[in-house]
Amino acid sequence: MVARIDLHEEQMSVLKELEALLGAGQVLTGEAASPFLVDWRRRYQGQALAVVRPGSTEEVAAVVRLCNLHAVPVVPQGGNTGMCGGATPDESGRAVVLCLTRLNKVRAIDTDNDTMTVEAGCILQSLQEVARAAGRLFPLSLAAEGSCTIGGNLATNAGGTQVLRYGNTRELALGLEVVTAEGEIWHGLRGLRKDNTGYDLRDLFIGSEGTLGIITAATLKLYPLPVAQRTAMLALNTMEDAVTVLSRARAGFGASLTGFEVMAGPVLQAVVRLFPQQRLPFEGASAQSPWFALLELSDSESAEHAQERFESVLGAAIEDGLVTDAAIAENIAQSKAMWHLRESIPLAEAELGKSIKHDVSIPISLIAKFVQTTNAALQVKFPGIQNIVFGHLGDGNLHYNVARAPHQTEQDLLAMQYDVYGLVHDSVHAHSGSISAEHGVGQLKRDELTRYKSPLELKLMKQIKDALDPKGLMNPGKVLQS
Ligand code: FAD
Ligand code: 2HG
Ligand code: ZN
Repeated sequence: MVARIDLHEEQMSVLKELEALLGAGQVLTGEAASPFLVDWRRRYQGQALAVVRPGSTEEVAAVVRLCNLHAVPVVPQGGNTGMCGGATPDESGRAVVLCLTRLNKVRAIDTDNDTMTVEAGCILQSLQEVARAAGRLFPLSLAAEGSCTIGGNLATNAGGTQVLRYGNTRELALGLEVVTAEGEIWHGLRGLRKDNTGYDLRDLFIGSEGTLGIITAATLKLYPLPVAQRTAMLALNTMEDAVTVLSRARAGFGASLTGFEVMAGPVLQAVVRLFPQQRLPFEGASAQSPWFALLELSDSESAEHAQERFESVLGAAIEDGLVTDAAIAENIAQSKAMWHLRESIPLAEAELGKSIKHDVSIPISLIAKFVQTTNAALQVKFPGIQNIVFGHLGDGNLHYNVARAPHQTEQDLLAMQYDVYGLVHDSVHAHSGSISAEHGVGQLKRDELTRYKSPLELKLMKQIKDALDPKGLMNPGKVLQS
């Protein structure tokens, strides 16, 4: 009993010290804190001592030092769009949620070096716009770009729809500024393309989901804007055909192939049913196609050059019966409408109720077999269960999601989620894949990870965690068990 009162008193004093550091308006509790305590998918509801909103790297460091002193766990949060519950605290109410969104300055743009240095709380879409205004492309692109932050993108090593050409967020980062678990500031904002000076700390923090330290700023790569783009939606009969078209598009377009997404027919058909203001660019039988692909070419020469290459690859694919119908966007509005259809899938899925998500990667050569065998095995074990399959085929990354059978409730589905994970992830493993391609691990896949990583990998990961966060206060219980 005495211990509980002591704890409470210490918590009260931490709250007062946080208010003294940041000002009372930046230390949220009660109702004001509640939107920060639930994840985007509404799968996790946490509690926290407070949500704090520092306005500078120095303030982030001061908060972390204070938390370190009082052994208070720190849960970093950006736009809170993560898919794995990584930014949601546990239910103990001991943690401080450290929200980075006030760190939102673009510190520098260097068009000679083709870099920009930005703070972690910048919204991804605003960075794309800043780059474009400077005549450059910042290619990271995902449906949450209107609310996710670059700090969250780096912390999860986010992927998205342009990875095929430009790589994951890791490939777009040259330097980082990080507040360590002990509240020191690592000034690693280098804009160098080459730097072999020992262990790569930058790459340790990227993808660590806030478990090793807090990213406060980054120096990012910029690219030339494409001169012309062509976008097409293709109707296909099978996933095998989609893989063959992808392979031809790679060969025909080379580095100009910037996007290749795949979507099961019923998934896109659900999007237009739920959001009637959107339309498929097909009529009749083509609109009922079992599969669709979205293809984008970005050309650095001219619109004519783009058109020529596009027509030659697509024309041959249609002639050979790989593509049953093709809609080519005639202008930017049509291209945007095609991307909007694709990017509306997670929202449509959320409208349909809670689902079981599997963000997996498989060698592209095995993807069709994976889908076929896993669909069949799921139906045997969970009759009537529905597949929601779509994803970044060009990266071998499928969102192999599963929704309830018509006779089931949401609760029925969630009750069997670990059995479903087991079946799907075992199949992923058997097909030499990964159980997390781009969303990370968070709390959702933490225990699943132990089934597929080797004991040595897990031991080395734990040693890194212990070395950088000796008190275990950085986002505890995420990625690894605390
Ligand atoms: P948050 O959700 O706030 O945090 C995510 C993780 O990063 C947490 O573990 C958090 O603790 C940590 N973190 C956040 N900021 C920092 C920081 N500054 N320093 C250290 N740790 C930090 N993801 C993809 O990869 N590809 C997609 O195509 C994609 N599409 C999406 C579409 C929709 C509609 C939605 C809702 C999500 C999508 N996501 C996608 C997932 C999500 O948007 C990304 O994971 C994104 O990178 C998270 O950014 P955030 O700022 O919202 O991070
Ligand atoms: C996407 O590609 C995102 O749209 C979200 O990664 C995937 O909702 C999902 O499962
Ligand atoms: Zn995705």
